[in-house]
Amino acid sequence: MSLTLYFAPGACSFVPHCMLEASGAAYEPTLVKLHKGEQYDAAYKAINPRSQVPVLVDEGQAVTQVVAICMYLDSKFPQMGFLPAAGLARAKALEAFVWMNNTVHTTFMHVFLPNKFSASVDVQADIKAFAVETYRGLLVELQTLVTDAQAHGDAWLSGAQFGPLDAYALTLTRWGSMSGINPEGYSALWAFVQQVASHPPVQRVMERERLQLNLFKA
Ligand SMILES: N[C@@H](CCC(=O)N[C@@H](CS)C(=O)NCC(=O)O)C(=O)O
Repeated sequence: MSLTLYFAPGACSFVPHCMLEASGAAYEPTLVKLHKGEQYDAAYKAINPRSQVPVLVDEGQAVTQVVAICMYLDSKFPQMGFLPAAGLARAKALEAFVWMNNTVHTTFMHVFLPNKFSASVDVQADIKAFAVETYRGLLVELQTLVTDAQAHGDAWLSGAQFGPLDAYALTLTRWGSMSGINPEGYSALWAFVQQVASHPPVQRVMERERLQLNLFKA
């Protein structure tokens, strides 16, 4: 078996995990326990010196970064149509994908790991509180991607086929629920995320990662 995905439950590695599962290819999902600091072990740092998931290893070569991995999987499994093949449709899908990765994901990191942005506990509390409010607005934007796709007659965010944008939308909404944001307040987004969660390969990955979809507590 030549394909290995290093993942952590509920992390951004969920996105390539779902693509691999949907592809039907043989692959080895390899758990990295971030809460136990396994990403800092010498053996893992030899694979990814940045100590993060996801990492995809194919033919002995490690690829990091969600977007790079997913674009690689898109080209490896063209029959899946994970992303539009060309032209403006591809550009618009990548625009949304990169925004999810460099803006929404990064904002959540300020909520989840504020200690990465300041050594001061008081400043960390400010960073977290500010980022939660920013995140609420980003979920509105994410919901607009859903309603725009639906208005266009698309079943999924980048067209007729399931792809990384859909799995990322689920992950980002779930992260919002972890941050104290009720996903039911975003009815179109929440209905869409439930649709994504019921897609069979996504269901299997959620079972493997033992994920609960909505972690919101009032
Ligand atoms: N820019 C990276 C971000 C990856 C990332 O944020 N990974 C998180 C999980 S979602 C991680 O491994 N965190 C471990 C840590 O920071 O200690 C990518 O797109 O892959």
